[in-house]
Amino acid sequence: MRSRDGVLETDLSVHDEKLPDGTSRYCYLTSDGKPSPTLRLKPGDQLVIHFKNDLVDLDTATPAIDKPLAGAPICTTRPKVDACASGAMTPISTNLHFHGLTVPPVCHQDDVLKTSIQPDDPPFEYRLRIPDDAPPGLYWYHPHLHGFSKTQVLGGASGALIIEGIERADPQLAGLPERVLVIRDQDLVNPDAPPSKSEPVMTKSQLDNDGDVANSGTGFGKPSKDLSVNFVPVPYPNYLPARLTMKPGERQLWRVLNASAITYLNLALLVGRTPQQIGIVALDGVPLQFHGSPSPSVQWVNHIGLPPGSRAEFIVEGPPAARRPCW
Ligand SMILES: [Cu+2]
Repeated sequence: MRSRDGVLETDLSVHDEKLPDGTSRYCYLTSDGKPSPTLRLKPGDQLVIHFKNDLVDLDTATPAIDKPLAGAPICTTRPKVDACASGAMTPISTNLHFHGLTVPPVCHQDDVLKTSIQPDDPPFEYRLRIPDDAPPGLYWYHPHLHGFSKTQVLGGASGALIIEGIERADPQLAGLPERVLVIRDQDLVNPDAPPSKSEPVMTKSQLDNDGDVANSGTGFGKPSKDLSVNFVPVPYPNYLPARLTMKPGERQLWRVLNASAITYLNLALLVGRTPQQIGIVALDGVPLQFHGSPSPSVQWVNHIGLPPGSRAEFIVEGPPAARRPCW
């Protein structure tokens, strides 16, 4: 979704459901049913989101709106609490955080300490102005409700936000075909698959309670989370790839967001098994060459480490055309 005449205004709701395998999914939807829209704005633009919390309590699976408060007489409605002040931490509360933007941490903008929106609240208005000097690049939005951020982000609640104008940092980027790749983590699709020798093995003492270290939940040859690319899961143990197509030798600008809750990524572009050169132009929403920094505008590397929340924008070149097969 792009801003027009300096404004990007949209409805956005958040939903959750429990899948038959017991895992939970969360997603953002626009009013016409599009999931997790990429929001594209220019410096100085207004972003207005009419945000509706449509979460249900997945443990009881009854709409939370029908549940009276514990101890309250039946048929009374839940007392209204101020979404700007309550700070309520419940599984059906949520809010929005705009990761990387330098916008004020106040209610209706980027406050996440007190702002807590409930399912029976009317649409909550987020209204913020992108600073004139915002670096052009990739940002993102996700829930930041303390105590439940991880559950909601792991379930898929996240989306990309792009500040336009990266070609101002490097004119060779102008007009390059663009890909926005959002990598999310999720509970294992095949939790009962046997451990594999190709997965890292960690000793138990190197693991924390979440299995975050090396993404090795068991410590014994099995990842703790699967990954998805733009919601296409690429699950352990077979890793059936998500597919993109591009022309031989074509240059593209890839904008990759690590929207995972706990997974560290080591990104490489392999042709066969050989890492290719990729040209980093921006990290965490900031071009390498910006406001007179001494860095070159492109740094060619063969892999990029990307912690949770981080973004990398880089130039890739499609592999050469395969030789015509003979038959
Ligand atoms: Cu964040």
